[in-house]
Amino acid sequence: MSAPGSADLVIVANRLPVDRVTLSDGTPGWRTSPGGLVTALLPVMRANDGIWIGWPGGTEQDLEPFDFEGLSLVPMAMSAEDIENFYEGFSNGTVWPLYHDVVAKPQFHREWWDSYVAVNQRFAARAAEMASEGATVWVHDYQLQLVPQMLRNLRPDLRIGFYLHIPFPPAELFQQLPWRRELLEGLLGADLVGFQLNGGAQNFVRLVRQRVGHKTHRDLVYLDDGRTVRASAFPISIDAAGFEELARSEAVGERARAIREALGNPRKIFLGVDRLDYTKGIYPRLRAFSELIIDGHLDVEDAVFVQVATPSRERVEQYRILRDDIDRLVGHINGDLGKIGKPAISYLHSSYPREEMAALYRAADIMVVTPFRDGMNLVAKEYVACRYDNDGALVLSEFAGAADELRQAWLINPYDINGMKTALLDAYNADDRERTRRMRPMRKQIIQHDVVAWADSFLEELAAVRPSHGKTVRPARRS
Ligand code: GDG
Repeated sequence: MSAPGSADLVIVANRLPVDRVTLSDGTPGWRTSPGGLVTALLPVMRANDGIWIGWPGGTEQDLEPFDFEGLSLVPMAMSAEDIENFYEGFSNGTVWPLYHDVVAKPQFHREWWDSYVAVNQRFAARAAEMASEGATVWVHDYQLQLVPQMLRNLRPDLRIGFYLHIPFPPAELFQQLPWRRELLEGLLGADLVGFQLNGGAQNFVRLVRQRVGHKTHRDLVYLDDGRTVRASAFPISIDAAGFEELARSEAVGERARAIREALGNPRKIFLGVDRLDYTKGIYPRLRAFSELIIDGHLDVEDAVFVQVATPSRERVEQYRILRDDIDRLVGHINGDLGKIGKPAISYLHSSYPREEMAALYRAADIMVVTPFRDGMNLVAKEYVACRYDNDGALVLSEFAGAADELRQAWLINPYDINGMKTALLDAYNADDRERTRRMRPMRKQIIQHDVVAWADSFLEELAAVRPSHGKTVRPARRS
């Protein structure tokens, strides 16, 4: 057992919610990264004097804990080897593709696994050092699945929650993992294991029963030492009010008009916004759009597709291949179908500030979200939050977690190009009444279930699963 530290709430995630930047005077500084998780956890961290443990990116060593914009941050160092084996290797070359329905082939390497164990152990040791007696520790995502059990071994007094942001696969796929039992046991160190959807929670409970041999009943797992672990769904959301406010602002409205103007004021703008990832289904969506032009249903004089692809995991081979494939496809489509000043696809391999994203959402008539598999997909929710005019059309893959809540979207199967073409065209041709009829209930859903409600409900459930232990975390807002 390690000696307790002083933090009552500890967030453990692969990344810190800040990025390294070079300040105007040339010295290194920090900037908060624009993720939804920071927005979600900021209020609850403030209400509880929480700390956040994570990797700041890069290979800088000997970083000391520091405060930044009211956040207490504890940086974890990574060596070039850790990045290669733990991060790019086991996390993004093994777990990511395996958990996303093997959309790409997962690779199994023993040295990647060894590194995953070692890095998880370091995160667990750091959390054990920082957490106060009976504190709440919330561990995030697929890079840190062994941390709950490692942490419990070091500090049995803690209340431990784990949340998986990506899908949890069915037994038939999970079974491929040479280290399947170790991962399940790692997760079972938590008191509460949260998933995006019920399906993920059920897959997990079934595997625990079959592979580890524990007794289970509905969403509960009974361990031999008398402890109970709950596995349930907590669909993540966004800062809906924040996005709406941004979208309503004068500056964003102005920028949205400027974007339309720059695109030649087409009748309709289609938009895709994704990390450049093979799970996101960018390729079939662009093909479907281009075929609609070839078939004569759409004309480049009337319609343009804006695709923002944020650079991601560029050192992993499958991501490099994907980037080349998309570059080639966009080149072909524009070469074959574009006219002077009228490309069919406006392709942007770049990342943008939040304001620009909100302006794009406002400018877009049809938002196209077509992942082969996605834990949730926040982009779909952000688009809905920005459409305070109750206008705009959402075309959404039924394989995104968000499809469970956004039932009124034009739902598609990304493997079915013809079906996708029909949906794109329906959304293109839908009249005002039809668009409003669909958008209104989706907006209601997102506004009522925002990210603060998500964080509060997870933490409340965690306190309920382990009631007799330690202090209770104060919610950021009662829902
Ligand atoms: C994982 C799961 C789950 C993107 N480009 C820019 C930018 N973004 C922002 C979006 C959105 C976020 O990044 C992406 O979130 P997604 O949910 O769409 O996808 P993943 O990155 O794969 O996230 C996913 C999520 O975790 C949360 O649990 O929903 O299923 O895969 O917020 O707006 N933001 C800015 N500039 C960009 O260029 N500012």
